[in-house]
Amino acid sequence: MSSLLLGLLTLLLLQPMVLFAWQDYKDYKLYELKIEGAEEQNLVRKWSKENPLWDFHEPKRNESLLNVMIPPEEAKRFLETLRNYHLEYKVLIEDLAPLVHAQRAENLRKKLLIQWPHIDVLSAFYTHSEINDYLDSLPERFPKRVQVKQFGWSYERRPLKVLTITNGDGRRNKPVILIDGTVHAREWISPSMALYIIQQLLDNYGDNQELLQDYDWVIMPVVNADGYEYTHADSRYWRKSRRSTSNPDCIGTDINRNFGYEWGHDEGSSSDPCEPIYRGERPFDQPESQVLRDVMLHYKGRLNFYLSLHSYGNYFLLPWGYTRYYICGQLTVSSYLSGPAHPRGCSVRAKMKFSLGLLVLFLGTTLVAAEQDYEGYRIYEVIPSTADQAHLLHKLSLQGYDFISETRLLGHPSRVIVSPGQLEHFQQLVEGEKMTHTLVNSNLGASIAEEFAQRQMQRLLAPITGKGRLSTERYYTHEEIINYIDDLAKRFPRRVFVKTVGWSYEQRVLKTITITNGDGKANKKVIFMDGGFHAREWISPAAVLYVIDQLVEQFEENAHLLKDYDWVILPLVNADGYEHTQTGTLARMWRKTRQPYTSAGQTCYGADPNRNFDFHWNEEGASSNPCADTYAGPKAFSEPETITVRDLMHSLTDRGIMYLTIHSYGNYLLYPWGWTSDLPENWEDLDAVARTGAEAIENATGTVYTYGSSTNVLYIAAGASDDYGYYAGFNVSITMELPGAGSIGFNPPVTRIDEFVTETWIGIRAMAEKVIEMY
Ligand code: 0X9
Ligand code: ZN
Repeated sequence: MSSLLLGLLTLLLLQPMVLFAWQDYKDYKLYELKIEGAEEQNLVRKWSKENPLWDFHEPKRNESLLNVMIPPEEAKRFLETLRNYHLEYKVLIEDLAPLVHAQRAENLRKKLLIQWPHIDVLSAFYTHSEINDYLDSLPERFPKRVQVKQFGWSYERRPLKVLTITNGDGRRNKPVILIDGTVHAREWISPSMALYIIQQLLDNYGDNQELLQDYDWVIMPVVNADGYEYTHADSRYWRKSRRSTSNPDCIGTDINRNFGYEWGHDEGSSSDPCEPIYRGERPFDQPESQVLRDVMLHYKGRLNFYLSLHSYGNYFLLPWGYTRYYICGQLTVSSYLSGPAHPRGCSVRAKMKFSLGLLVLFLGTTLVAAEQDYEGYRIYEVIPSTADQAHLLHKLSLQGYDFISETRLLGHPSRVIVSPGQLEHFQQLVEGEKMTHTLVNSNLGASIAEEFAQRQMQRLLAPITGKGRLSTERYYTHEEIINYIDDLAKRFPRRVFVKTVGWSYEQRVLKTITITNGDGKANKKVIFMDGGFHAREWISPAAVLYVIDQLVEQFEENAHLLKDYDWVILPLVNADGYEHTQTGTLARMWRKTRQPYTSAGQTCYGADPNRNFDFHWNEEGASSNPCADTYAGPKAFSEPETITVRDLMHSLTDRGIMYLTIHSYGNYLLYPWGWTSDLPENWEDLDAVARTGAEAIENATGTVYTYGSSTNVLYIAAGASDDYGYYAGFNVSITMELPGAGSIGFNPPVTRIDEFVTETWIGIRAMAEKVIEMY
């Protein structure tokens, strides 16, 4: 018997039986509502909460037309409600039943015409078991290029399978593009799209080779297998999983609200098992979301791009979905979130047949300790004009106000973070003292969130290759920095040497890069430079990386800086703190290291590495409170990171001429002492070097740097690395505080990194030339 005949027979035999079990959607209607303004949006949200049987298509931010499916027994109440609120509506479909039937029949008919194992994703929708069979048939056809792996089971014990596609060149550990489909059961176009991608990569390999050259593709066409099968066999419009809930009347959880990141917010998800957006009892309490999580974790470290296929709406969505902050003109995150539309609200519409939900993953870094979200925190700029006013600022800094830039100079601005709780107190004081103050940031939380969204999008759109020169268009992670200098040493084996010099508290490797002119002469004089002492000062390692780039790649131009000198550079001292600031918005303002310190039952993290050096340790300007930002540590050199810098300094003292440490912000070139207002013996030499740097920069770009001894132009702060370097024998020791920018000072936008680091290099080169001339 031909398979077609067999198929038709099966169809005939099955049809009545199956029809009997199906939900036929008889007299179900599809309405289109016109909703305008936040008030009406909220109304709809309320109805949807109160009436789980009214199946609203989630209201989207910028759309006024909204579809809703209503069962016949609810019709009367629904229409009455609309009339009561004078909402405009239209009936789009009078009776869904014939459509649902027609789709089923047509789908079965189409499939029967197609010869297994061939499938035609363009003309039929396949069930979960058919998709699994198809996946299982692939290794035989593409033995070198595909692998099928089962990662787990659905609640109803369906095997959840994942396909890996490579180009078969045997190269391991390529970065991965992860695609999933059918998180929501009724979105049938989603698994079809996943299948279509699979076919493009396999059957149409010739046209798509380059997509597999440096990437492996991992595709999971059906996540919500139970729900999806249910839409084929029973209720076409089912969305959730099929596991029972605490409410015997309501089944299923929205798998897309069940993930353990920012789980549990009431905005956009629900704790009511009867709602279509029910988030589950606990994060990951659904086997299907567990499996997807495990797939992600399995490829952790290799995941460069994650694409989740949904429908419908023609949207291209990027994180975040739990917070409202996003960047206008570039991405739309919270199309489902309630609340007032963003004043700069906008959405991205792409010409696509269905929506793509996009999400960047930062696996392994999502465990952010409960810290500040800075929601409602403000930044004020204050300018003291009398000694009393300066004294008041100093007092505030002792009372726990976070001064992100502080100066002792009258007439010079300082910036301070003011929490909602401090606001009244702060205003009373500055107004009482009649001190000039301006609000420069009215919501630090929003600024930080926006910056993160921007950063994630950049990483998504332009992944890092890990080879060759680094662009100045982004901030890099610790790992990327280490990879970069390792790669440089390989590329320039005669001139560049990389050495492991220590480990951070959290066991991150600390490496120096030594740059020479390759003439093999030992024991040249040394310029020792470091960056990234303070975690949040991201522009510092960026500037140091640029110096490295100039000395190595632009060697000819800078040969004079390497003739009698080697440069030893530690690009990132406080690796743990720096990584911490990259974990998420909550930690962006972190300054210290990450070693935990417990006192009186309270644990606070880290010491200020720039108060931890054993030279007048813990004297003025340092704190003994482990929770303070300027905590000196329980003893001098309590931090492995400062020990590393200390040992480097001592290993270089015979040769070390200049120590240069890069911080931000405030435009300062500072020299010792920072523990006393006295000046060191050769202060005039130090002053000459600092002045040279400041003048070079001002001549080149007009940016003004203030120079002088730390205590005299900035503030007193003992136990810092510059004082220690000078005391340990470096003839010149300088702290360079780069300019501030961005909404919080520590966040020059990525578009301005280039401007900052090239300007900084002008100053550093001039100072190096001066030092070389002097010593
Ligand atoms: O306070 C610091 O550690 C440095 N400023 S920052 O805003 N980047 O934190 C300045 C240190 C200056 N040197 C000494 N005080 N010794
Ligand atoms: Zn600093």
